[in-house]
Amino acid sequence: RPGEPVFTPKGKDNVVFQVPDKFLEEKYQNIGSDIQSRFGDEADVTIQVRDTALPNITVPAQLDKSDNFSLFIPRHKKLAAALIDVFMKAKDIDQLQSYAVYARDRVNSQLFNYALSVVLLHRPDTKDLDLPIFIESFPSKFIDSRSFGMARQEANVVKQGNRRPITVPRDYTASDLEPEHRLWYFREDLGINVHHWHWHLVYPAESSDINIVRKDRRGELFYYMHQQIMGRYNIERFCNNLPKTVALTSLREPIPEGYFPKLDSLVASRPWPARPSNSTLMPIKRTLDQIDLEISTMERWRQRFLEAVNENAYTDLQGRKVALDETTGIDILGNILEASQQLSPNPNYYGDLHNMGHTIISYVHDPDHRHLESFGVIGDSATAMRDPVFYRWHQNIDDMFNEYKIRMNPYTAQQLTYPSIRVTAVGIQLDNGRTNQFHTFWQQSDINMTKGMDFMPRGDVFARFTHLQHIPFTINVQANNDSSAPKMGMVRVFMAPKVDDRGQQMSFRDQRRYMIEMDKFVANLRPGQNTLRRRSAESTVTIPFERTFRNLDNRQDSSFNFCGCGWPNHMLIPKGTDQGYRMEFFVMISNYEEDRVNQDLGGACSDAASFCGIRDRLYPDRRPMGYPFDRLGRQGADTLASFMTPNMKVQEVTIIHNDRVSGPTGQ
Ligand code: CUO
Repeated sequence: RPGEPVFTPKGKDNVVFQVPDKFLEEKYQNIGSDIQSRFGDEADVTIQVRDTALPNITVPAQLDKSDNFSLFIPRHKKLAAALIDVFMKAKDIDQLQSYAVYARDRVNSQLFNYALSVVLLHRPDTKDLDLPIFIESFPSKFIDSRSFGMARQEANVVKQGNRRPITVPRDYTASDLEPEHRLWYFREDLGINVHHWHWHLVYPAESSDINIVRKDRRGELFYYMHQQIMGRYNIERFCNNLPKTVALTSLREPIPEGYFPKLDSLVASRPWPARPSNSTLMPIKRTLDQIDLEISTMERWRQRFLEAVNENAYTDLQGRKVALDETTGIDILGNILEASQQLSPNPNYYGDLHNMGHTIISYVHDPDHRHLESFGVIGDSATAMRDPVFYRWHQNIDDMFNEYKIRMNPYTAQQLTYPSIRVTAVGIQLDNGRTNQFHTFWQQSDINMTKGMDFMPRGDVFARFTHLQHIPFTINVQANNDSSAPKMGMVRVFMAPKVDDRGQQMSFRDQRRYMIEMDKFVANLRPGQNTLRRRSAESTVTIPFERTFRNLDNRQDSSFNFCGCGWPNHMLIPKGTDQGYRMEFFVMISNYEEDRVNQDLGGACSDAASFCGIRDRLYPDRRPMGYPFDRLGRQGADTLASFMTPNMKVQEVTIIHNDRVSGPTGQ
């Protein structure tokens, strides 16, 4: 019920569903009362499941229980869509519960979890419920297999109350011989991976209910959110003395970056497959997944996308050219390239390039299934961002979108200006007293893994992660309103590296691709001088630290559904360097009357609206995502300085990293 936890009150882990015998798996039906009394004795909570006509779940049950599940594989998407359909059609919450209990033991557990999560997010009568917490359901997707084994042992040997957290080692996937390993803290960050899984849950590419797929500007947000990931990742690379990501454009060259995830796949009790260095992509022929894909097919899809970009028009189902316009063009291209087969205007012609890229890379170790191996981590949205090749593939995707963006007319000075509004100063105030610096360090935080570990005896077991963190700060903006009337402004905050790898001021052309969004908020500007203050914890790209860590164990936070989507606040600031990494901190105030979207946001979670949108609402900004850096600079502006109009201001800042490790939250 809304306002109540979906599963159990804290500390009450044992839930027993009392079900009619016909709900049990066939092999258990004649010992139904046995089972129920045995588990019933241990129950903290007993839930009577309503007897109901059984739904037909033969289609979703086609995925073997021991198989891994991937949203990037078309067959899996279809099987999940079938289960979503069953759940969406339940008449009320009680019937949904009956259907879910019935399906739980009969379908693949990952498919089940995905379908139920999508349904809980989208049914009007379940929207206010918490989602099952994903890390707790599938901790093995986030925690290395050795720590996982240690947690199991701790739970078996040590009494509840005396158990110590299992410290997940900070760099277990490779040694310093592998330069890419310097980025472990970004790629293997728990909050980043959960965000990515959550984003794809909120924006499914396919569903039998088209309303679940068709969301305001979802194709554009696919482009923008992943573009921002690439901007952030590239900056982390620069901080670690690595060059920018090389796009995986040619699918026929060996991939130097290998990745050995050291995670166990929970369902099959098998390790996730690894990819050795210098693997070369092969056509995939996997009858089981119903995939038969040539590399030349992917190349053709790419050519057709670029053709649409070049002609500023796509080819529709009848073969006609349809012009892309300034407002919706990027959204259509996003749906074509991702691809959403239901929203792409011509799915056969443009294919499924981005998704099949994930798939073909994920099967590089066993393209024809001769070794009966499942896909690698890039095939699962919960684990994909761990692998260096994820970024090479998404750099390629982003470069393709960029080909469209650089062909658009640059903004004119007049379009960028907000008459009578001037930004006169911008400053960063750190909570430790420093100004115009950011400070980063390491922090340890604990996560309760109990729910996902199906072992006895029960009770809490914690995993302790080390992750990047920064000192909280306040952004101070001085703005003048030279008119005599109050004005509303949209304050747009970005940050980008100042110099290129030769130490020269970065060109605007390069820098705009690394402009990472830090925040965006509305401000009231009185005539005369105004001081605006904004806390780092309020950022509209992030969700609070508590939602990534502490409250995962605490069901008081009822906002963990749409609100679970969002960049983790502890990764808001790039790592920086010991000596200080130089960045340009940019603030623009645009005319809110032109930017505003009229809608009621009451009750809606909008914590991370820049990356995730707002549920059941329009994207809360009328400008193109990434504005004003989504296009090339205005005519003649080849540096940020020459791009500036009076309603913008840049402040040079540095990011200083301190290698200290601070203790677990609250300890
Ligand atoms: Cu999020 Cu490729 O889209 O992973």
